[in-house]
This record gives sequence, C-alpha cells and structure tokens, in this order.
Amino acid sequence: MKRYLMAFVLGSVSLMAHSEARVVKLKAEAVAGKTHWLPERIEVVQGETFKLDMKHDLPEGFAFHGVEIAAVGLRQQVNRGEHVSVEVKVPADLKPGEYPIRCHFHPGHVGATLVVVGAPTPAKKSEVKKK
Ligand SMILES: [Cu+2]
Repeated sequence: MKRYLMAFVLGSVSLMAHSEARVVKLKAEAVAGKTHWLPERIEVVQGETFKLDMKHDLPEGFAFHGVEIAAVGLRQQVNRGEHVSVEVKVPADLKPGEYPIRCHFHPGHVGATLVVVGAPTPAKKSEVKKK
C-alpha cells in the first residue's frame, strides 16, 4: 500500500513538471522606419502563466528597448542581442479586454496589445456538454 502511494505521488510530481508554461514570442522589428514590438496582438487567458520570450536583434537604432505591460506588472529592458525570457502570470481577476504592451523608453516605439480572454467557467463547460 505504501509503495502504491509513493508511486502515485511521484507520478503526480512528474506530471506537474511536464506541464510547462506556453512560450509567447515578442520581437523588435523595423517597419517603415519605426520600431515595433511584434506580433501586434498576443492572446492570453485569465489566470494563465506564460513565458514571454523577448528579443531585440535590430542592427539599427537604440541599443536596448523596453517591454512594459502594466496590467500584469511587467517592466523589462531588452538589450540588443540578448534573449530575455520572463514568466508572466495573468491575474485571474484581470478583466477580459485589451491592454497595451509598450516600450517605456521610447515614445516613438510602436507597441503591441495583450488581449486577455476570460477563463472558461465550469458552468459554461456543462452547457457545451448538453448540446
Ligand atoms: Cu524602444
């Protein structure tokens, strides 16, 4: 019995270790003479934890850029040639909607949008089952 319990506990731990956060990429790109964070829109779910992978490889312009997403409390500097990966937790109570992803260093730097969608509720799931 003890052995069975131990196997169960170990199995659960390894399952948890394998459910790694989704990786979302954000890259500084030059578009028509301006610096943009691309892609334009990043869709996430309330309560989700994801890994934001930020890159600035532009040979021209500023040596570093910034990624600020106030809604999730992120403020990160990204230096040229550096690869910055940060785990971001979307608060479970953050209202679904659109939130700016901006460069807090350069006003002319075109930002992106974090699109937060509502987490599915158990009630909605049972509605789907009935159909
Ligand atoms: Cu910038």
